[in-house]
Amino acid sequence: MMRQVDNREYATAIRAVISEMFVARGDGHIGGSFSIADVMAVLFNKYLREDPKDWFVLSKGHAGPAYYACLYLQKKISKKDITTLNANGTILPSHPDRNLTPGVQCSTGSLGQGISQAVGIAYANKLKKTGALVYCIVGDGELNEGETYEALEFASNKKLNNLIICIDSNKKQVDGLIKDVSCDYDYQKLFEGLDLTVHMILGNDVEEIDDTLSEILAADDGNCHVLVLNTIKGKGISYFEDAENCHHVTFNETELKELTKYRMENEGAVKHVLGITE
Ligand SMILES: Cc1ncc(C[n+]2csc(CCOP(=O)(O)OP(=O)(O)O)c2C)c(N)n1
Repeated sequence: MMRQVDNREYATAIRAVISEMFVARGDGHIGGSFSIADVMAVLFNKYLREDPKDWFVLSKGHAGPAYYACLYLQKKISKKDITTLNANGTILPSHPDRNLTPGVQCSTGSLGQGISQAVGIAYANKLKKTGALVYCIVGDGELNEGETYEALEFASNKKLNNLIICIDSNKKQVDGLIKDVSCDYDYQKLFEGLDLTVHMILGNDVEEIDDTLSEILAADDGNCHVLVLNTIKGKGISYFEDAENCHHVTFNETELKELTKYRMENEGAVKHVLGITE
């Protein structure tokens, strides 16, 4: 693990690096990459261990740029790499590929399949008593995939207390609001009904995320835990937060300016996380 810095600064650095990638590329899944920057910051800054080797599974794989930003901040990929997002021959395809990118543990992008891998990995680690934990981030639109419930049922049945599932409840999916496309979920009832332990928290609040994770790990109550992260799609740049749809954007001039401004204003956070002193 890298030296720890302030979680909030880490989240800002993640968004700044994502912005740099998107400016170079000209388009990208900004909404869902920015909404998870805070939970990614807490996980990569503080929780994911090298020994035993914990697992991170980004089930909502279209938010790959958030994952790559963390790998860049951990110095697993280079500055040059982050300017090649989704370009021909890149090691950073728009969705994570474990055969291409150093540090990526699971290939994801086909919604529903990441969480299915995560439960399998958690079960194997539980059987082998490795002590490794598995953290998995799932989209709220991704819950449209029936497969996610099969995975959650398995996690409940096998009491996967080494698996922590984070649902990014940003209330929007690719083509509209969750409540219009599927239904207005009552996550508390839904997941408790599956005998999972549920935590309804502010998902763009690093302190609340950190406190919840540390309580879960300290309690070690033998159950699989689900964090429902109440987040804002595009969180971090008000222009995108306010946009009706910022799922995948081909950036216009104004949007490129917003991203460039965010990147420049937060150069200090990136350098600090990287440990670069002036
Ligand atoms: C099996 C499958 N069907 C469709 C898609 C295309 N797709 C990519 S993102 C997305 C919407 C996902 O919504 P959500 O999980 O809420 O994403 P977020 O808002 O967090 O970015 C869809 C339908 C896919 N990647 N996989």
